Amino acid sequence: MSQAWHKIRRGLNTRFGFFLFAVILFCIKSYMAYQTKFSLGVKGSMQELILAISPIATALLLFGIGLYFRGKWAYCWMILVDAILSSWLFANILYYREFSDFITFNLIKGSGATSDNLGKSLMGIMRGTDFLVFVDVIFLILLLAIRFIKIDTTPFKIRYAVATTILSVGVFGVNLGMAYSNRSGLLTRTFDNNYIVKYLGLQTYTAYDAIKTYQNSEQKSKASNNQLKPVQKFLKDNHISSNIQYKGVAKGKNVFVIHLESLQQFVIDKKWDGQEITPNLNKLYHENDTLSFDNFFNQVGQGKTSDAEMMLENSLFGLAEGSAMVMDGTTNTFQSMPAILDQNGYSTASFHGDVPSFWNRDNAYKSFGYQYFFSKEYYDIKPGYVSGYGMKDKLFLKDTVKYVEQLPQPFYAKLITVSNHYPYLISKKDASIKEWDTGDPTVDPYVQTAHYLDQSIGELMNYLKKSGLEKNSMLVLYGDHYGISNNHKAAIAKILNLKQIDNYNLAMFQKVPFMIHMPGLKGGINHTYGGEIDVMPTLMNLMGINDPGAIQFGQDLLSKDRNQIVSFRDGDFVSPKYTKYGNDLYFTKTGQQITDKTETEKKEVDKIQDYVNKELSLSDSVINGDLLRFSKQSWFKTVDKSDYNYKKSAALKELSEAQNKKPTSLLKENKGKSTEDLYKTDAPELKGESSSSSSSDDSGSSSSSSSSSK
Ligand code: GP9
Ligand code: MN
Repeated sequence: MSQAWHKIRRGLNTRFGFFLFAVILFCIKSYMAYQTKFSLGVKGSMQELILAISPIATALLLFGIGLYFRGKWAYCWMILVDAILSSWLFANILYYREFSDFITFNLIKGSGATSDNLGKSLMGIMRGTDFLVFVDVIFLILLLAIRFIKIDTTPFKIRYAVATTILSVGVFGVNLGMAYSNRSGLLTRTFDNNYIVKYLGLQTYTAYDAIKTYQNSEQKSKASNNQLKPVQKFLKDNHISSNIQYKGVAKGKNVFVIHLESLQQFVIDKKWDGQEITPNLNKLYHENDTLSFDNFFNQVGQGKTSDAEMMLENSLFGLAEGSAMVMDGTTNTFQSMPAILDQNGYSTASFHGDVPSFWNRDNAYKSFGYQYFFSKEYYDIKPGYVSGYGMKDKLFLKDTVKYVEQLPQPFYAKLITVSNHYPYLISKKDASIKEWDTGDPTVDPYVQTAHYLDQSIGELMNYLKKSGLEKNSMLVLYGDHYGISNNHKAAIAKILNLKQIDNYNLAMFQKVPFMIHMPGLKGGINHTYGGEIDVMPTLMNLMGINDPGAIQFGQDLLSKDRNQIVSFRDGDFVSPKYTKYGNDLYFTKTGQQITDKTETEKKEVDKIQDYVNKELSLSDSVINGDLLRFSKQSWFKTVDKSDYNYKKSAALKELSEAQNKKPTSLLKENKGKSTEDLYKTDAPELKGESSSSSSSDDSGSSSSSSSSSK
């Protein structure tokens, strides 16, 4: 025994021994992190084996570089590599917990746009065990410091160092071979970063992502007019005509696009603790003049809110690698809905109680052709008005009215709420429904912030009715993406009253509310399968604006000829017959899993998959190649970003000039008398102020039902 121990110690005191020890510790640690900190969907012994060997090649390569160094520098190098790789693993663990994905270079490049809020979230989700990823680094440093391991200064033969490098390449080859035999097209079909980490490890994924990001910027510089041709062909082949009965029914009306942060469809009509979670939205959902959709899916990727915005206003997908609005929003040419509406006589504005830089909105909105962007600095924000990602919804929506009433009509106004955002912070005073009791602290307060969001919408609706804006407007409400991520299966099962959650349930969990409300609109609950990509063509038809040959990947949600294929950003899909999610296939109607496909089923599924792959990759080619700069349309004038200035003083001056030029704002119609006092809110922050409702409840008890019950 003691002889073996001596042997080990002697081994550790050689440079190669230390190297091997460091590599082994690193690989064990990585493997444990992959198993416990991520949901990589490892199935079967082969995938288990691949996952186990996945960190080895890069560890041999990177630690092995140390073998080329002399004396103590070799040790310094290995410790440094270990520390850097461990920090990267740590960062990915935190990021993954919130976004169910790995960090990309695009995200890092654009991180200035999101960092301050991201930081806030990340701090909140750290767990003690996350720090275990540094244990091996500290352990090695300690062993060296107490001289349990002695530094070996005898020169290491270069040829052995070279042999180690060659070995790492060999191991990588074996890893790649095994990966490809289990999952063909791993690196060509790049929709899911989880796959790459699962099969090749985090380091290889990172290197792969770096190469891809570089290629993307190269792609843009090399892109040409010709690349638009396959896009145009695809869109022509899949072209359907819009619903003629609905064409132009909202012509000349104001449009409100109301962004319901993280709101999922399952809360609609759902009760908790004897109360409706979203009474105001439920009422709207069932109204005769609301077109409601119960099979409408979010299709966002890592760009979350920004992907939703990209799809809604451009009918282009976000990118798999990260927010397209961040990466390409500043530089690309778009043919966006705000710009088109601007050119059709609308005023256009986006409202958001957060910093303008988040998701690069301050730049991307100019490319989208927004005349105004009312962000944080436009609002009168007092202490206690902000929660999590921005101004509390009730206060934000109330304060928005003073700008809305100044917009020359017709206008297109997008109102972006934030209170129902992870980590679902809510003060006692604002909470008027009990937390869920799943025992998952991330999930349980969601019901409270969703309820709060609904109350805010109720208050806004009341104002729109009272001010008369409702009858001149079309209201479009949508949930941007899931709030409860797939990492909370036990809680989801409890909320949905299911024994357990499979990939079918998770796919259906991606449904978000989508409603179009307008007095006189022929409404009803529409069961078509669709998603965010389809919103723009739907709205354009309702507004009666023609855009023949537009580069838009969606299809009018009201058209009878829809193909009803909903592509998820990772290449999965939902269609009326089949649902594919997380590599599992189901019948959409029954949720029954399909394990052995018949010949016909295989053909049908392959055809849908082919459409999904093409749609995503062609949409990507439009954004990555900035192809819309080559698209000339008779109905569209290319946006000049320098036309827009979102600085508060300049914008407010312009707004007052615009009202004089075109005196159609609500304020002008009212002969300069503001409608602000028509806005009633029970926001506790405004209690005592003249505009707040007398029934406001400051106690935080569940008796406060806000405007919903008024
Ligand atoms: C921030 C808000 C949140 O401005 O829109 O974005 P998300 O984290 O949901 O993508
Ligand atoms: Mn969002």
